[in-house]
Amino acid sequence: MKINAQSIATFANKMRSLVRKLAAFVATLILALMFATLPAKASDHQDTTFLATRLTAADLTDLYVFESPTNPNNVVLAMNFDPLIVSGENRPFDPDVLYQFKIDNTGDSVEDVVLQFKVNGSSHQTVTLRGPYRPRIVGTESALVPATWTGRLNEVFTTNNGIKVFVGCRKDPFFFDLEQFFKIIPDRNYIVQPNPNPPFTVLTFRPPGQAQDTLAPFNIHSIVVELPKSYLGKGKIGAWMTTSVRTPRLRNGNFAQIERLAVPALNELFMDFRAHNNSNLQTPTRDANNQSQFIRGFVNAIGRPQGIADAVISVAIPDVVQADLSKSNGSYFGTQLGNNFGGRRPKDDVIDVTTSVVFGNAVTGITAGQIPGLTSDNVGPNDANFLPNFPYLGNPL
Ligand SMILES: [Ca+2]
Ligand SMILES: [Ca+2]
Ligand SMILES: [Ca+2]
Ligand SMILES: [Ca+2]
Repeated sequence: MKINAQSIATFANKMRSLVRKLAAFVATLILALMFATLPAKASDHQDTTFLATRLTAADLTDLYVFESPTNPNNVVLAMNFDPLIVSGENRPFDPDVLYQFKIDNTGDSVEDVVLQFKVNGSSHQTVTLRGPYRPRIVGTESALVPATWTGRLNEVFTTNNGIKVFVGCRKDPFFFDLEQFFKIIPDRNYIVQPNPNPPFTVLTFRPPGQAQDTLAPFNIHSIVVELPKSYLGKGKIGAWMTTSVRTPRLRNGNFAQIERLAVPALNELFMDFRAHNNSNLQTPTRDANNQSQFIRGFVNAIGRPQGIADAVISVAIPDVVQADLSKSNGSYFGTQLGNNFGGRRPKDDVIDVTTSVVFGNAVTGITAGQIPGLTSDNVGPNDANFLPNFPYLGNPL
């Protein structure tokens, strides 16, 4: 082999490239080990392995819809995503993900109004709000609607049509003893896939004092908007949220939906882990067929009367958070049951509402087959999770 300056340069370049690849591999390995050793954490937090490990920025965790505590003419929408941010971690936003609130105001579970958010750039990031507008196309494919305003991350800004916006880091307001839930239904934990232990070998949440809010030590990324109720409709609305990305499959540059979420605890409790991705890729119009069978199957499997499944389906299918803009003072499922604003407020103990329906006697007249140890996770709202004023979600840790 002839050695000259050029071949030495080529060799040096190859070595540099190898070292770079090795460094990237080691970084990936460290990341993978971190994930593997993290205590198991999820609900719609980490609802598929792809979202949990490959695109956490698109992993939606909670949707809140509530009447503004400071102005009864306004409604607040809050979307949480990119979970399990540790204190001091400065995780950038992903400029490739399109975040949307979708609002149906005609009762057909097809969106009539959308608010779209996209972060710009990878350093000195800003965020652009598009809408609220009627979308040109509906369903799992999305096209951008015209831009309304661009502002800075982690700062409250107000558009010229009076929409207050915050996009940034918050303390995760969701409260749940998820660690114990995973002992009760191991299948819901992505880390133990594809061979989870059988469910219900553990039949109790931890007692008060021992129960832990698994999300308490974590921050999250949030999009919070406050806007006049009239921008969304007049009476009853259904709200859900989606994340989407551009894909070569859509040559027109449109965005394809990869995750969706509305009613909390619905997929996590009733639906097999492997079914989550399919539900993420669908529209609420399909829920009556798809989601209902899981609810019926689950209620049957725990030996409770089908009246429980009927009750859950009647309030939670289609999977949209219902609110009544013509009413005030929301309570969880209050549009369907309480003749009030409904929606979901950050302090609502949605886990206890759900578990008391499924395992307890919250459905009037149905007492057969109760499982008393599962009617509450014994974790309640934590004051540090909330603020009295916009953006209403607590400051990050
Ligand atoms: Ca999710
Ligand atoms: Ca509609
Ligand atoms: Ca989901
Ligand atoms: Ca609770």
